[in-house]
Amino acid sequence: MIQQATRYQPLRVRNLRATGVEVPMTYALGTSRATIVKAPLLLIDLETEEGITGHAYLFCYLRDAAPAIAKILEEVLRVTKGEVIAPLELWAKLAERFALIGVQGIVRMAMSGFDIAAWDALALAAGVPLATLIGASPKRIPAYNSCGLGLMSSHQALADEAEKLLVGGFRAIKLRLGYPTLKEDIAAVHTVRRRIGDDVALMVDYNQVLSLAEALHRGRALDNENIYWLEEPIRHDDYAGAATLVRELKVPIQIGENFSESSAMAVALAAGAADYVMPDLERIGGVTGWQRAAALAATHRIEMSSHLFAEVSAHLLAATPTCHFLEYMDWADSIVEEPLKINDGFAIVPERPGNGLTWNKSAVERYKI
Ligand code: SMN
Ligand code: MG
Repeated sequence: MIQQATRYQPLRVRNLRATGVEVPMTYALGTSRATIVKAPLLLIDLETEEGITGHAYLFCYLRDAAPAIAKILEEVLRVTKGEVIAPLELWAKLAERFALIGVQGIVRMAMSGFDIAAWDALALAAGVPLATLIGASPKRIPAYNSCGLGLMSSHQALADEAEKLLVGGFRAIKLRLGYPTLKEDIAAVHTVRRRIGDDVALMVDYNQVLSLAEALHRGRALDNENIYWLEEPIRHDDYAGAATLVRELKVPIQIGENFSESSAMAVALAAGAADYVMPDLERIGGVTGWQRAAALAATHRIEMSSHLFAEVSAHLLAATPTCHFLEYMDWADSIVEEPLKINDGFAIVPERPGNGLTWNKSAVERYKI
């Protein structure tokens, strides 16, 4: 018997709701730039005329950025209201609308949030996981525990936290560096390494704080420390400097959380500025931008990891040919109904339809900004 496919029913944008929350973090994140103790998130609900609601969240970095992004989303709604949900076309339409202010910063974040929710609505309507909608099966994705391990004055606390992060079977964790001296950086690495043993992968992240000369100096010392990757040692957009580090250092250079759409990633790869890449969902351009970045990484045969947004990134990494590591952060756990599951250090892409995000309403009320 020939099965008749159900007729395609387009979805149309009806409304966008944005809710700012500030959620507690299990571990504070002390970077070389700032210490974050609560995560300001903006929850996005994209309502369709057909009754399906797509979900997404953004990480706002600053509490005050949440209402600012919500304001931009009001303009996103004005531009897209009543339109058929075809994310590539809506991205182009919005990019045109925002051409003068620039598809940058919080404008790009708002567009990405809308795009993520739009793809969720499509996957929900199709009754398949997001991973499946974009061509992959839900599977296990290697993950590293990126919670905590910030700059700390107590080495006892650093070692204790490193050990706690291995719960869940994680075999990889990330340490923030950028202490005033190389000696202190190396001491922190030794403290963590002594506690976790030789078999756990240890990534380090400088959050762009070093000059090129200092990055070469510290990088040469880190070459001897069994470091899995050296992340953002210098200014994120200094691709010539990063290419020098790629050539001069043994430790692999990881960049990408600040790529502004896949076009920035293309420039970085052409410059030889990275051994590995890790685009960020809200800066690369949502699901639409991610797929372009994944194609680029596949063409260059370069390993690609995610940055934050573990829940949706798990689906996307399942469909990323050069899938490397998922950055696991538990920040959204307190406001979602079903937190991302980690098993033996792997993130489990959920098999339920959509990207898997639904809000725990009472928690959202509690943490509302
Ligand atoms: C980071 C993430 C989120 C906020 C600040 C810093 C960090 C990372 O660079 O890669 O996890
Ligand atoms: Mg980083």
